Amino acid sequence: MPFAPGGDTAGETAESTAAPSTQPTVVIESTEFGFSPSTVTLTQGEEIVLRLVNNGLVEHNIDIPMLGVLLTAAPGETVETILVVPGSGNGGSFTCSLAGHAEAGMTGNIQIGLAVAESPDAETQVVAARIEMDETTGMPSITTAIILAMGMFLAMMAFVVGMLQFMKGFEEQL
Ligand SMILES: [Cu+2]
Repeated sequence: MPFAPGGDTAGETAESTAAPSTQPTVVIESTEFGFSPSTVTLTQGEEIVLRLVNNGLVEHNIDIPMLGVLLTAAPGETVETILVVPGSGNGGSFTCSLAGHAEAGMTGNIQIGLAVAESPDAETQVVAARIEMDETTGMPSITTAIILAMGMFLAMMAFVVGMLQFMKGFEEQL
């Protein structure tokens, strides 16, 4: 099936396998009149599924201006959308924008934290800095020193061998 030559089939396969998705799902429940949880923590740059479960008896929505998201759910309905959390900033608030609902308690906060994936970047930067330092300070002189040391070692070996052979010849003459 994955190797089917038809472009359509391949497309459908990709879509159907992508749908169950590996994105983290953030579920927010709405009732009269509040959100649960009312504080949501997201990660910078992460792609997530945002799901609104309306367990209320009237229509509610979740309006997140910061993310450009407005999800509306009828009573008992669940709606969701995929969004990418901004790569900067540290959060904002959300409400149910229906008349009077925010005032009645339908507000919440979004906190945006740094991605854990920041650490490999930091490591790369440290390694890059280390290489840079070696290039500017140590590297060329270390290479030169090694070449010089090897040259001196070979010269000494040649000298010692030469001396031994000379002494051997001298002994034989006696
Ligand atoms: Cu509402």
